[in-house]
Amino acid sequence: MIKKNQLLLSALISSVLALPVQAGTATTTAPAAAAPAELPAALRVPPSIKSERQLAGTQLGPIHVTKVAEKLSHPWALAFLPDGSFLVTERTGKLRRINAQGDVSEPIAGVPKVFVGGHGGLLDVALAPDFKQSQTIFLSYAEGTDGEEPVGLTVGTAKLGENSLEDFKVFYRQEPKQAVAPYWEYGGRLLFDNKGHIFISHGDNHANLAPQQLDKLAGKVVRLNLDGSVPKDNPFVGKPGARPEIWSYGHRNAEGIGFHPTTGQIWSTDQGPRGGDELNIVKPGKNYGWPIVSYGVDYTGQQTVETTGPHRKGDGFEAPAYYWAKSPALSSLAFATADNAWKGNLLLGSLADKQLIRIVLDGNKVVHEERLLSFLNQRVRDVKQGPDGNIYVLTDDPSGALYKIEPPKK
Ligand SMILES: [Ca+2]
Repeated sequence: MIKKNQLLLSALISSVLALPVQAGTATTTAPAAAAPAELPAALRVPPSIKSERQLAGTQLGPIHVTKVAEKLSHPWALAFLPDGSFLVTERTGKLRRINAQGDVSEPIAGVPKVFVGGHGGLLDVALAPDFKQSQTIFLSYAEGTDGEEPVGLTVGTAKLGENSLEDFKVFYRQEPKQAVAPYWEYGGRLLFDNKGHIFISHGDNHANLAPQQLDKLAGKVVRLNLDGSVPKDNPFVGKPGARPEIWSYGHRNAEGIGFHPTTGQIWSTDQGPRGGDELNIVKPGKNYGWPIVSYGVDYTGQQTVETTGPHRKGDGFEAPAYYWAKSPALSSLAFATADNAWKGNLLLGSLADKQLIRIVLDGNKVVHEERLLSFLNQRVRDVKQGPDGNIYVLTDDPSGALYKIEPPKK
């Protein structure tokens, strides 16, 4: 009954305000209607910072969508600072601070030189677990060899000052670097477990069989201690010919990794080539199959050169928890844990379908999918839950934006 009322309310609001209505995968624009002289008090929303606080109908009730900041150059990643401001990377090589009012700072000085091209550039930003004491941030980025190819993934640390980074140090560097033109697939997402480790996802660098080669770092998730050393309990420590940094392998392009809030397992997205995007549960030492098995085909529409076919039971590879025959081009991943109607859901950014995808899980099983934010018509690059429980997304565009999404109430 509540759900029905929410839907009716949502439809009413949308038709009164002539806003886009989104239900499931169908998105329509309600016909324009004259606004009433006075809206009910509950619907009188304060003017937002950069744009209207839009209402949109969804399966679980209305959401509010507010553009917090705009004119960002291909924003890639978002971090929340304790004072309520945001740190945002722009793939084109700049790090900026955005205050709670949505004012975007000049570029923060001291960011290292990054290789900008293809998928490469300045990628993730994350606060160190001890940020409040240390002011340390981590950055991941594509780095060339003397500014040229081959290009690899590098992670650095620095102390965040008001307008500059200090004490920048390279924390980790992919060697050998493997990305050459068109410079695709770096992964690049950073994840802390609060047990003294950092996980770093590596794309396959479009380097053929590298994800299957344990002496290479392309196509891997790696795990390090926070001093940069290799944990003694990593799965390949002591195995001849294998890089001890490796946690898992056979990934194509995991741009999203995160901890499931109740099981504590790492979940990752993986972009397929053409079809075959995956959600994986990342376990130590396991092989996720790329490019030997995949539900996707090459961009040409042919079977990829190396791929033998889809994941099959008993093939020795870890099958995904879920996959898409048609690729949404998954970017980042966030578990919703705040006290609202999306609690326990998994949120995924979609670049190709230009949506936020809400996944409902029953245990580790995907049981429902809702497509959101179609009306923005923007590629979603990062999605994170903020300290206020709202969801924040960055859109990948030459003039990208930071949006705040207020989920439906319970
Ligand atoms: Ca796979």
